[in-house]
Amino acid sequence: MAVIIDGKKVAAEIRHELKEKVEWLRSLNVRVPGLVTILVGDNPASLSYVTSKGKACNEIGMLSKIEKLSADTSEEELLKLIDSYNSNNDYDGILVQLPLPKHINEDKVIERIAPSKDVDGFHPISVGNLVIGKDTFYPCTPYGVVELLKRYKIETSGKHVVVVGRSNIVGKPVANLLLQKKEGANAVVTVCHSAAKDLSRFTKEADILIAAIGRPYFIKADMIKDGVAVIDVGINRVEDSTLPKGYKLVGDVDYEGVSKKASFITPVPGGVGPMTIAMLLQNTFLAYIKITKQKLS
Ligand code: L34
Repeated sequence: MAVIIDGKKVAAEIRHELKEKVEWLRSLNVRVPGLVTILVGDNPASLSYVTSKGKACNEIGMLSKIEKLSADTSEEELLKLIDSYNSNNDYDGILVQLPLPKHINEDKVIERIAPSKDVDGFHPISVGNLVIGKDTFYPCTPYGVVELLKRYKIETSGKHVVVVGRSNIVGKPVANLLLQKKEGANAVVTVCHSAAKDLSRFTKEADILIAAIGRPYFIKADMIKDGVAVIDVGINRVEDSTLPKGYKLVGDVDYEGVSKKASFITPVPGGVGPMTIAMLLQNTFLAYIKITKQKLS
C-alpha cells in the first residue's frame, strides 16, 4: 500500500513557517505583505477557493483583500482595477482567479499584472524566466507539487517524471520546474496529453506520475508500474446524492486501485489543493521581500 502524501499537513507547516516570519515583521513595526484576489462572477468553486485564499492570508497575519466583481464586469473595468493595484504599495501580490467570463480576454488580463506582483506566475515574463531557469514566481500548483516531493524526500534527479496534461496552469509549468538543473528537480520529463495514441505506453514508464487531466478516475492501476509515486492534481466534482452538497471531490486518479500499486499517492481532497494556497502565500511573501529589497538598494 502506498504512503499517503498529506498535503493538508504540509500546507499547514508552510503556513506556520510564514506566520512566524510575518509576526517578526509585525514586531519590527513594519508593513506586512499584502495580497489582493480578484474574482469576476459567481462560479461556486472559484468563490470557495478565493475565500480559502483570503482566510489563509488573514490567519498568518498578512494583509488580504478580495475584490468581488459581477459577472458582467467589462474587460476595461477589470484592467483598470489591476492598474490601481499595480500602483498600490500596500499590496505585493495580485491574483485574478481563473476562469474568467467569456467576454474577457484572459491573456490580456494576465499581461496587465505587473510582473513584480505576479504571484500566480502566469505572466509571459514569469513563464519565460521559468523556462530559461531564471529567478521568478513559480505557478502555485506546480510549486506545491515540487514542494510535496521535496518534503517527502522523493528523489527527482535522474528520475522519469511523466506529466499527463499540458495546461498553462499545471502541465507545462510543472514539466519546466522539474526539468531545471537544480536540487529538487533535474528530472527526465515526458509530457503527454489527449492526442497520445497509446497513453499507457508513457504512463507505465513513470517513476513519478503527475496527473493533471481534469477527468475523474482517469489513471487506472493497469496504466502504472509498481512503486511509482503518483501526484494527483485533478479536482473533479462528481455527483453523489448521499452527501448534503450533492457531490464529492475526486482526482484524476482511480485512488482505490492505484494506491495498492504505488509507493506514494496524494489524496483528493487533502493533497495538492491545500498546497496551491500555501505556495500562494509563499509567493506573496517573496514578492514582498523583492519589493522591499529594491527599495533599500
Ligand atoms: N489565477 N486561478 C488562478 N490561480 C490559481 O492558483 C487557480 N487555482 C485553480 C483554479 N483557478 C485558479 C486554484 O487556486 C485551482 N485552484 C485551487 C485552489 C485550492 C484548492 C483547489 C484548487 C483547494 O483548496 N482544494 C481542497 C478542497 C477544496 C474544496 O473542498 O472544495 C483540497 O483539499 O484539494
